[in-house]
Amino acid sequence: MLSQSELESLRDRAIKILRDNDLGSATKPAPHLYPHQWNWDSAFIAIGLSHVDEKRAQAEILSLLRGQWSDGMVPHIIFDTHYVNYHPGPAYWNCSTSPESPKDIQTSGITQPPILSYAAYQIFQNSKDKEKAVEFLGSVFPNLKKYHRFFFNQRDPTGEGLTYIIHPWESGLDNSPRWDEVMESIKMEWIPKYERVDTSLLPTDQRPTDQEYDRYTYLVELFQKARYNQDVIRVKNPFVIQPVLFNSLMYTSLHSLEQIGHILGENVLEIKKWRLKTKNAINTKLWDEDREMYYDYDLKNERRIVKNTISNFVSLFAGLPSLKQAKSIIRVLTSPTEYWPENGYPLCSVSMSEPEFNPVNYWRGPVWINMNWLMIKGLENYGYHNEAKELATKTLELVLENGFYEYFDPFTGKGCGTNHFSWSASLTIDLIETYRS
Ligand code: 2M8
Repeated sequence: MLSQSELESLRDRAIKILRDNDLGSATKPAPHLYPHQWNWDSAFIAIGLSHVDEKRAQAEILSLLRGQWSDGMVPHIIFDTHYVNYHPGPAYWNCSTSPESPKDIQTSGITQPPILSYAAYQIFQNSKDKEKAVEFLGSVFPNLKKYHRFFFNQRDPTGEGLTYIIHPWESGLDNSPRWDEVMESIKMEWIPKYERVDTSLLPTDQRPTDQEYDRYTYLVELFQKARYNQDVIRVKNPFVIQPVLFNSLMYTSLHSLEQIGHILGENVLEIKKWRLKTKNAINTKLWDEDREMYYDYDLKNERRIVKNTISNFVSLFAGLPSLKQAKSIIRVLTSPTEYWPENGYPLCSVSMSEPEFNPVNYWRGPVWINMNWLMIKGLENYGYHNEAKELATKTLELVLENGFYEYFDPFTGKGCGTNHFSWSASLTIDLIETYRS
């Protein structure tokens, strides 16, 4: 159990990290490794900021929406042109080849898990100045609705209620073992020429391999050649996947957008229709009755991706499983041989039972604060208050003892990846506020 003074000093340290990483109206995820604004990072960051500086939290979302494309897509990176040390940078993406890209702002050409509308609603809920917060909601509602419409129009061609992603970077969990088979099957028609920056900053065993990077970059080049036209990409791209995590966050965000609509007196029928369709599709197509687990679906190869990873459990955050389904998947989540190591730190990002599990390699096993945070909320949703509180306590201890790292070895707690990582700081603030007694 952490003392009150330990919590206070942890909160102060977290606030300082967000200040240090502040670019003005956006926050970079980390000082050197990630020098621009990222989509879902900013949503997590805004949630933490909403407890300490409402205006700044709102600015974080507004800044991201500046980069919205005319088809509604909110890109995964908004580039800060002062920094050039990131691959692939704006010239590599060359998004000006698309008629939909913004002309005055440089962005990437793909998106990220849609937790933005949820974050906007959290900003309102945590606000003290409700009048200003409603004004903020009014200014973002049309953009958020347009963002969701993009998914239904462009990423769900048969109208089944599930969005597909086109790149591992869109998943947020870049080198998750869920992508291995599809990524390895990609026959590159050319070998992209580029230089990695990440491995000059971090140990290579903590980052994706060169083979994976070749394919990440190859896909970017493929999209660029297609001028970011979604119809062309759908045909040419071997990576077309409907993930549980992405669609679960979509569901939650649609729910938030509906609440925002109610506050503003808007008609929310269309949003509600999207939301219910998403719920139904996740609970049918992505639920595997025999294995009692949610799994992603590979549209190109028409098969479930049966891999045991933390992302399968984000359905709990969205409140999608029935009580019976939740009970069986929470048993797996809390198992000491899968995600919750007995003498270590929960939660592993890949089950320890999977052959690919690696305690220090990026999205292939380490503990991530945003995943723990999603699971804490998910456990709370189903009445598992003790487990949620224990997970929250262990998460805060992990950060207190090891620092605000990007990810952590679940056995030793040692910090991996970059230090001074923004969402580790912002979600620490949110956890402290939530469990403040
Ligand atoms: C990581 O992804 C970026 C590419 O988008 C990278 O490796 O360069 C992921 O962890 C992603 O989820 C995160 O948003 C981003 C910035 O923190 O870093």
